[in-house]
Amino acid sequence: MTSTKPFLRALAGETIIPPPFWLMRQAGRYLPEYRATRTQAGSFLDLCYNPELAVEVTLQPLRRFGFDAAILFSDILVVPDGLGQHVAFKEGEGPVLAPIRSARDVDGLDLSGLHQRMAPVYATVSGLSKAIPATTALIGFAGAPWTVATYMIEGSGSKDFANAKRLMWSEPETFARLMNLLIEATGQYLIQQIDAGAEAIQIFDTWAGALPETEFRRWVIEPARQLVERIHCERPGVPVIGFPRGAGILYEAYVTETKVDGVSLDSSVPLDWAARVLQPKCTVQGNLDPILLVAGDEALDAGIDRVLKALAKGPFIFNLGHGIIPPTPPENVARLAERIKAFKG
Ligand code: 1CP
Repeated sequence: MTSTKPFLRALAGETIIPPPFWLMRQAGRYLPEYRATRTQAGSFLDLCYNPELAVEVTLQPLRRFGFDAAILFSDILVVPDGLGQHVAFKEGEGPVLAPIRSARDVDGLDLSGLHQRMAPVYATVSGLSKAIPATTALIGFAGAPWTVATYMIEGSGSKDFANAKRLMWSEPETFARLMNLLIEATGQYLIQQIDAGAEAIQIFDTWAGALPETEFRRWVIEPARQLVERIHCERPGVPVIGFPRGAGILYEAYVTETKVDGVSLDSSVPLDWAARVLQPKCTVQGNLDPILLVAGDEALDAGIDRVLKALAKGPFIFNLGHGIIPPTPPENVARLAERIKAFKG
């Protein structure tokens, strides 16, 4: 059965003009109505676990810009929270976690409370599936095991991932145990999102590009391959988009070996190479530099046109190469939406 939703048709391999579009971090601090709801919610995690308000902030950018997909409003770090690790979001500083640095710390994590803790997230998904427009698709998501593990081990964002890499190389069994727990937890979590109404899944591996080739194959490609296989096998027909940010030429091995339905490209991926090498294998998504949405004007228009010209001839979903940043003027997002909708091929 062919979907009536352009985003899902593109993921099934159709070429659609104008292409469907949505933007990573389309809900967030660049929108005044998000900041207002955020204040009402309390902490950022309170917002993630409040289905009524999480539905509201997910819908806010759809009302303004008419995106073809809604993405569940939550965060990749609810999974560590659901495994019993202490997670907090400090105002202006980002996430802070009680770091996992030893075999004993890994022993302290527990899968058994995950779904109870994630119940409000599943409620948000099911609320959204009733609230979004009929032609809009609903994306569920999770962080990929490697990216989530970096936050769990470092205890915060990091520049060089020194603790995570040290654990990976110096205590490979402990690291593997953590990663296997995350693969299982993430698989279960995504299946539950699908059962609550998610129609497609995106796996965010934001820090994939920090790993050398051997470790990239072991801890980026292999976990994604297992997650895609599990979703395709247990919930056939639900497409998966992978985002191995910074993978460089390893994007090709990632696509071939994981069997993702779509791949999200960061802004450094050359457009002609993506059209020639990746697009014959799966739907591509991306990859406008998010700072062009801050710059605006002709630079923004030219950037949009370059991406459309290179990728809209095949299966394609327009997006950014990474998330919208807070200083982005909403008018520039409106400008982008209008320009894509006016594209005639
Ligand atoms: O105060 C606030 O409002 C917090 C800002 C914020 C928001 C709006 C955070 C904290 N997370 C989010 C929402 C979010 N995070 C979504 C919602 C859906 C949408 O896209 O609209 C999604 C998909 C994420 C995923 C996420 N969180 C990723 C992967 C994608 C990416 O952007 O790279 C990562 C790495 C995170 C961790 C995270 N959460 C928040 C911050 C500030 C960070 C980054 C910390 C760092 O720099 O390391």
